[in-house]
Amino acid sequence: MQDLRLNNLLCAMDGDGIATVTLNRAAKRNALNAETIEELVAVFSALPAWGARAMVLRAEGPHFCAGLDLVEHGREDRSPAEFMRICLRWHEAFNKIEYGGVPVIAALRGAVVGGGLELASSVHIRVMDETTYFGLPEGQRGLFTGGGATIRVPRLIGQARMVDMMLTGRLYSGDEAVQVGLAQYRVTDSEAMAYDLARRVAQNTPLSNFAACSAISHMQNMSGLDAAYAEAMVAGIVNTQDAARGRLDSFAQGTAQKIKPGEEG
Ligand code: 1HE
Repeated sequence: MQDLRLNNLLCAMDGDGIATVTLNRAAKRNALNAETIEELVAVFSALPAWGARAMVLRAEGPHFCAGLDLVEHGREDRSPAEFMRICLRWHEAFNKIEYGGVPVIAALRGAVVGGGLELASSVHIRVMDETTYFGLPEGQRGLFTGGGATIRVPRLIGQARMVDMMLTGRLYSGDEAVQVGLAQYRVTDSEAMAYDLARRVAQNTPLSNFAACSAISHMQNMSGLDAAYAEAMVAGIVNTQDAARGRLDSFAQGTAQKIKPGEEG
């Protein structure tokens, strides 16, 4: 972790393998400039290899992320080819998160807009608070999404809602945001909940988590027939792992915790 020089992110890991990645550009509402994207690529490439069992993605300041750094973008006066290369780096960063195999839980607050929603939609669990709102203001800015929203956002909320958000600037917040699928949890303290969830998922075997946080995404990209085959292969590996043996034995002996509604975790 010491090897990474980070100007826009903070990165830490506790003794239980719970990593924290913090967007640390609050003065600019955590807008994503090119340097931050490179730092996200570096951090989310390194953390799985350093043994993180779960990660919390949080932000300094009242807003999670204001999306593309519009000031940098205007100043740089990029050519189409240059901005296409920028977008490919966004995809690299967000694919590292979605396909990296380590559960990433985002603690959201305030604005989760434009590229901020693209970032949030690449994590595995989104926790929002009362201040959180989601939007795709690209249409109003004369822009288009370039960080994977066209793939990930329709998966969460459906194409019609995404098109509406882009055309009209519609924002989602409160219960409605959970109901449409932008967040899985809405609580008063999104950070506390994100850490609770991280500690809970870290108790699963790393291989089960790896499969849940990479295989499902890959399978969404496959035909049904190929996905079923890939699922059987992944289950062949995960469901025969040594690390599951003790859990199976304790279930057979009647000592394993039973599943009880209302007492999950
Ligand atoms: C920024 C950015 C930014 C704030 N790029 N600098 N994203 C947007 O269209 C959202 C643009 N931002 C906003 O609408 C508002 O800033 C917020 C609602 C997020 C927050 O409002 P507020 O009142 O708390 O902050 P502020 O006063 O607007 O901004 C504080 C500073 O952050 C200010 O800089 P300062 O030097 O004047 O203090 C702002 O310029 C700066 N700031 N947002 C750069 N986005 C791969 S394609 C993705 C395409 C997109 O993401 S489009 C969506 C862009």
